[in-house]
Amino acid sequence: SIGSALTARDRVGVQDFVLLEKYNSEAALIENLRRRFGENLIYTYIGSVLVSVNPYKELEMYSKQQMERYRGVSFYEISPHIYALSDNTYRAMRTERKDQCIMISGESGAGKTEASKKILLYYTVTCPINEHMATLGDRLLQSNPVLEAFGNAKTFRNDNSSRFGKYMDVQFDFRGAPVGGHILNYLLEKSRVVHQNHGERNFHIFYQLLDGGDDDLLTTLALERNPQSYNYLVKGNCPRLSSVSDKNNWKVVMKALSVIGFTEEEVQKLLDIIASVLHLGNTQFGEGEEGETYITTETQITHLAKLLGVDVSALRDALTHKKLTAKGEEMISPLNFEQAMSARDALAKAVYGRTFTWLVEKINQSLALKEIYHSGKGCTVIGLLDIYGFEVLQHNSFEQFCINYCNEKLQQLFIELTLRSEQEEYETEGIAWETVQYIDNKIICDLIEEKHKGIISILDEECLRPGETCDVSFLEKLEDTLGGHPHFVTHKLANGKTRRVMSREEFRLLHYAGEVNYNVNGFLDKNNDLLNRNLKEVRTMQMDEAATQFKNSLMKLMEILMSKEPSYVRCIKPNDAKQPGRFDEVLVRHQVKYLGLMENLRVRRAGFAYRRCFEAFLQRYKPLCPETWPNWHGRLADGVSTLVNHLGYKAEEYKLGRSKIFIRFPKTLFSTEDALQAKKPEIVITIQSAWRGM
Ligand code: AOV
Ligand code: MG
Repeated sequence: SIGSALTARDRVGVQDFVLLEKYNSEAALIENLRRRFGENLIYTYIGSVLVSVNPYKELEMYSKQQMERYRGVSFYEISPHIYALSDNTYRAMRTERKDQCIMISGESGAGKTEASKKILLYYTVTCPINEHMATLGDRLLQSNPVLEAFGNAKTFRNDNSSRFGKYMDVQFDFRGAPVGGHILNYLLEKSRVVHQNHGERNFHIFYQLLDGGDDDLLTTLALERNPQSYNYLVKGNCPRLSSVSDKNNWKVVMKALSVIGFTEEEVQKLLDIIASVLHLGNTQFGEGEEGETYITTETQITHLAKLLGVDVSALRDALTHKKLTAKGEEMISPLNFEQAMSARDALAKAVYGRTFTWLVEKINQSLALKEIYHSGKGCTVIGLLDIYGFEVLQHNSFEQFCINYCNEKLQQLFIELTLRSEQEEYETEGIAWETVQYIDNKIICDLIEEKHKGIISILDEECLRPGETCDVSFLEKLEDTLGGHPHFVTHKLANGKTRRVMSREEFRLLHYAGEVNYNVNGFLDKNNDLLNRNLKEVRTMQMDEAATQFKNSLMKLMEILMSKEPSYVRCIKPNDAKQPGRFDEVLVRHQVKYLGLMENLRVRRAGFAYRRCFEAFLQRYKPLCPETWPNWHGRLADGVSTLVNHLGYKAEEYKLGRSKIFIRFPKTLFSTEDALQAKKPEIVITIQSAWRGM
């Protein structure tokens, strides 16, 4: 087998699935994953795609020494690693001067966020430093604990689940030093601020503040230490996590805020807002004899007014009345009990959501992309995409709908890019293409996003339609328009034919990654973003609804990603118990299926297991042939041809494209590689250093 730097343990199974003898067998692929997982070899390639299995335990493979091992080394020489992928992407950016992006996908809890953090760490540690921006690396790294505190939470699937999507550009100068960064965030799951499912928590920051803030701070904010005192924190009945310390993380977050450049005043403002959300949650209403609503928790209101810096009576009015402006005149009308409760929750969500947006803006200012570099002076970027993973919960609502739609889009992009680029490569190299069958999820994307008849359009229409609309009328509209669609089912349409019982308030989508039942309850309000609704009644210019905004931001994201050279990390979750050492085959098989790994492999193997550009191939193997050693002076293609003839390659074993050699069977390359290893070690060393320089 390949590579002097590989130990016996590294060789358990194959490190690239294209090397599997039975490459058409899903069982063989899973067995290879399982064996390697058993040896803590969590990474395996499919060509240039990195497959990663979450170990659910700390592995000693991310040290600085390990980073050094991977610098400048080719994929084949050393065991697969997230650092190898990071390094390859970086070198591709440097040598080809082209923007790159790394797309990390996989379901909730599969290890996407951890992977993205390791990539960022790799760059901040191994890349040169631009002396004018010596602290940038720290600021890049410290953005993570801050965004995780405010944007991550414990869910049923993941104790540190990202509840927002994140795309981060890291900008490098012409010498390859990081000089700037920029974050785009996608749809934060704001509903979590006011409600959590059983066993889940609100965003980490609330618990961190209560656990870690010192007594003085809590007194200033008028907060009690016990999270169970707060309505917005008790719904999930899960105040503590065994896996993390809120107290320690509080310190980490406070330090991170200062590294990023938040002033003490800004931090105080931030905490005032966090505290005010908790006080809002504890604000209660009573109903008067005439049906009027009033606030029963006077102390909360006083604290709230102080923290938000507003007048008490104005705040009281705002929570119990709504203001309408009709024909230029202001009218005040009272809210009933129910309306007051939802207005309160809407305010809490809006305040939190805006704070999150403000945080991202502040971080972006601190990382500011450098215009001087940006205007064409040799600056390039690597984009990192870490979104929320596909999720199926007990109750799935608007948020899951958006999250799963986002995953659907990313899968579509993956299919398009991997297949298309492969096909294009064959075409540009002038080699015949053999068609591969694969699952195309375009039909599901269309079902969701198509103009006029997609789910989002129907939802928007229902939100904007005057008169009585409600979640159920939305569902009926869906049934009218989409009945008969192969990926859409409801209670009525299923007509008793479905295996699983569906409620009358649900619709089911057959996603590429599995079936999900969505409860329509709250869809309209969430799409409307309640706070805007009052305004909307009188406005002629409509704001885009939440789902449409999200759809548009995803379209833009797809454009960003398409404009860059992509690399992929495909994360797999080995078990549902968040436990180390457990490899649940059924669960893994399901992911292997929907991630399309077999198709991916088949495409890679559609004839040719390996390809290398002439130059790299010649450089590496030239010692094996007297005519190419020490240097070949003719055309590269002729050099490669001379070399493989000397090595005895048969005509059916390889093809020469325009710039690359394509090798059909792994064993051909193995024997060449073994021949190279058998050569004098010093030659191998020279070669490897030459290889590294490429
Ligand atoms: P996700 O980002 O894919 O889910 P995470 O990256 O948060 O998943 O991983 C979940 C948990 O798995 C982490 O908190 C770690 O405990 C563990 N883990 C993941 N990767 C590694 C690794 N390489 N080494 C050790 N532990 C790991 V979500 O954000 O829910 O879709 O929305
Ligand atoms: Mg995540």
